[in-house]
Amino acid sequence: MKLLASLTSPYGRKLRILAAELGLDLPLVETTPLDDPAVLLAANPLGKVPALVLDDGSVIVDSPVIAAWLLAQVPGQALLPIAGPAHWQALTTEALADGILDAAIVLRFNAVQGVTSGLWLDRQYRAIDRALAVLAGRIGDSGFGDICIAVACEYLDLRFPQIDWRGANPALADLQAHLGETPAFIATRPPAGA
Ligand SMILES: N[C@@H](CCC(=O)N[C@@H](CS)C(=O)NCC(=O)O)C(=O)O
Repeated sequence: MKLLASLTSPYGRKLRILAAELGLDLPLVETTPLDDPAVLLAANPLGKVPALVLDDGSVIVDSPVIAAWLLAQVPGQALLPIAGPAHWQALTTEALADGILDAAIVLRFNAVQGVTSGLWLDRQYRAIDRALAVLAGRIGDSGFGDICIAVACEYLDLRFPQIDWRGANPALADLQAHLGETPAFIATRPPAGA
């Protein structure tokens, strides 16, 4: 299998960290979605990364679906409760962290076009702030959830260093300080200047 993703994609990074923690080999094919490479469009008509191409040529898209597939490859994994309320709450943590990324990407693509203010953008900032506060209360609920949270926080550092999520949520700062030093986080951190 191989993962189509860019080095900066936080959704891709979530999966690369998850795979490492699960002990799975997940080769990365560096793919820049905005270039619309043929390999990506063939894999995902939405033109988005990440996309997982399996050995039989079939494709799985959307990072929560890919994460579920990776987790299913390792029976007995301890990163996500397999059933019950804790399972659904861990997936909700993933959805909230992904929602922060979705909001940040709206802000990022608008900023690239020179649009840095407006009703819709203000709404994204407020969503990010609210979701961060909720996620601070979910730390420790699951290993996978913690990965998702820390990846989202580090993406804010990469693209929006002016957002003081550490000051507003010291528990998130502690989580990032801890997970950020683990080999999988270090190995997948976007290169400087990316
Ligand atoms: N819900 C998707 C979001 C993926 C996504 O938005 N990826 C961005 C890059 S980080 C992308 O490929 N954007 C290109 C585009 O929207 O055309 C997931 O979780 O995989």
